Amino acid sequence: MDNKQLAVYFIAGTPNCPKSIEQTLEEAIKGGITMFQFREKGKGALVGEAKKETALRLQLICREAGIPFIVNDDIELAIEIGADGVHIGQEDKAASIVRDKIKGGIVGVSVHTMEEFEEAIKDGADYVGTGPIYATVTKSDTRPVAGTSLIRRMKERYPEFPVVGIGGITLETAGAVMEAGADGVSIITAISMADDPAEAAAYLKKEMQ
Ligand code: 3NM
Repeated sequence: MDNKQLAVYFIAGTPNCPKSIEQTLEEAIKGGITMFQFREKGKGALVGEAKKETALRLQLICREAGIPFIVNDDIELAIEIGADGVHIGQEDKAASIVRDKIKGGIVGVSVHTMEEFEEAIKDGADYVGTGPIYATVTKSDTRPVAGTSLIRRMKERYPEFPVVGIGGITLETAGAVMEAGADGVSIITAISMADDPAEAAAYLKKEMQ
């Protein structure tokens, strides 16, 4: 994959969006996000057909905008609807198994140590996300706050491998994540809960350039 696709990587599910998730995504796209992940988790999250129908609508919005549509965790859904890729955590199936299933699609893996990072590379991941860089209220079962030092070490050892930071990143802190060497920022709240998601995304896009 092109590292630039990770620059402003917006993640959301319906519980993260005060407006409709479709409208939020369209506004974020207007602002210039470069990739989208559908992460339907938490209280009130859609399941079954409702989840699939929402995924299909969001996939269409991404396709028309020419940005990759990634599904979080749900490998079966990703394959069924022909998503551009999946993102998995350390708790999910081994990345090598997902790599085989998803064929030419994008496989992203969450990593928290240099060992997990090297394992993900070996398993055929296309990019990794690492965090939480800062404190976040969006995900409760995170590892301890890591800051940007791991990103720095990862990029020193594997300068070309695509790495994105995640967790509590705001418009104010995105620049520091990039300065540590990240190829982009993965963001939920700072875009989904913004009064103006387009403006927030546009600001981040400028920061990343
Ligand atoms: N994964 P926000 S932190 C989905 O540390 C997710 O692996 C994390 O949301 C990790 O931008 C996180 O609102 C939540 O902080 C990111």
